[in-house]
Amino acid sequence: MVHQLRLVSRSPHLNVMCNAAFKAARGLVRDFGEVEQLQVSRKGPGDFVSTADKKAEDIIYKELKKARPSYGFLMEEGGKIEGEEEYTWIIDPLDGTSNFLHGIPHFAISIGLQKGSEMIAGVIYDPIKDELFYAEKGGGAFLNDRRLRVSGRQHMSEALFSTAIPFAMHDAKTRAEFQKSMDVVIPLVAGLRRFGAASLDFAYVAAGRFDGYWERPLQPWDMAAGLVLVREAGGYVCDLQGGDDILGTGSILAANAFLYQPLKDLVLPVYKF
Ligand code: 2AM
Ligand code: CA
Repeated sequence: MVHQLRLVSRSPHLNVMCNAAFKAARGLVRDFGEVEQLQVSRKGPGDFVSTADKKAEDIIYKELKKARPSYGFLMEEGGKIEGEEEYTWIIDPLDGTSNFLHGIPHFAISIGLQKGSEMIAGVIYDPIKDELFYAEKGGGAFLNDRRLRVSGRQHMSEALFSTAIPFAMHDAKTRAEFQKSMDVVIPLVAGLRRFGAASLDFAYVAAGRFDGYWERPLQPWDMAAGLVLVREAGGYVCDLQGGDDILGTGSILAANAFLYQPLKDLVLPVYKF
């Protein structure tokens, strides 16, 4: 974990967030090793994974609480805890739970910092690939010690996009919207991916790996950190109504400057709120 040393010159907020993510990551990596063994057991790794998830959240909560006792929290497992200040940590301790459960090494810890209603900092750590994505409003976006920029692709025909496939908890309307979005996008683009960890989809747009991304429905902790990353890497974002209530609507469309409008034109008409 070399990044810890390099991060010394980052802002106090980013340092606190990165340290919390690194600390929780150690347990997650150990538990991921166990999960790979448990695949063959009859009961499967289900309960083990939810314990791993809660342990990671507990570590992050304690670290952040110690560093900033007056800030509030919004956590996937623990829910909302009001703070005494206008700052709120928004935390997903294990994004990509399905991947983790199946022994697929594509998951992340996501920590965002909100001031009032605005996201001001984000850290997304993929502990298996040892990729630390972080950004702070006005300070740029980084992967480890490298500055990030969204891709420069200009044509839909060359573009690789990410989205999600609905799963059992989703209703017929969500499934229909998904199918319709496939119909309109697939004929025009180079490819589509569904990797299953929303925070990393944002990070990959910021890193220029994906040219764009859209998804609905999502929770605030899936998106909070990623929003700062995409914006600071020069990307554009809106909700799937075309507005800026991304956290409120639980929907996102993100892309580079060239493909933002073409992707909006294709995808937005599909989604009915
Ligand atoms: P989670 O792992 O934190 O629950 C992407 O579609 C998002 O949906 C993921 O970031 C993931 O967040 C969530 N999700 C929940 N259940 C899922 C499933 N069965 N398959 C894929 N994603 C799932
Ligand atoms: Ca998540």
